[in-house]
Amino acid sequence: MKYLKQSLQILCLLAFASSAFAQTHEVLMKNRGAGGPMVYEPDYLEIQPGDTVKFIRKHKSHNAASIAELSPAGYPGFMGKIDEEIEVTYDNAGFYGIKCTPHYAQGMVMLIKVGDASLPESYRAFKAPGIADKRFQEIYARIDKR
Ligand SMILES: [Cu+2]
Repeated sequence: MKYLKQSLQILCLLAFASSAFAQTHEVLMKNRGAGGPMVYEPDYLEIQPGDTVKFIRKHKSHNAASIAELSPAGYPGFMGKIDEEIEVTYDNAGFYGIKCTPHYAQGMVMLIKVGDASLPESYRAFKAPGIADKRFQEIYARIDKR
């Protein structure tokens, strides 16, 4: 009985430890920010596998959705509803592009790096619509400077 109690205590400690390490990162969906109109803030995140990104509705009429061309092979993707404060957990290393569906061409995009990964050449070659392409190139330039 004593051993059972100890085992339970250890299990509880382990459960606490793993949840303490997995973080939730908040990203604001905004009509205007430091980077101009229609932005996610921040527009670039480096997180660890198991971490969650929560998209906060700072202003109305935005969503968060994955970009198929800017996702690792085999990633099923997701699409939040308009005004939904969706939470997305990333378990696998890689780079993940995010777009606001109605404001994609207006440049409302961001990039998430999960774990240890290098930016695939196919991402650089991909032409996102409108201002989104310019914003992604700016993000890639920042990554290159690190
Ligand atoms: Cu938007």
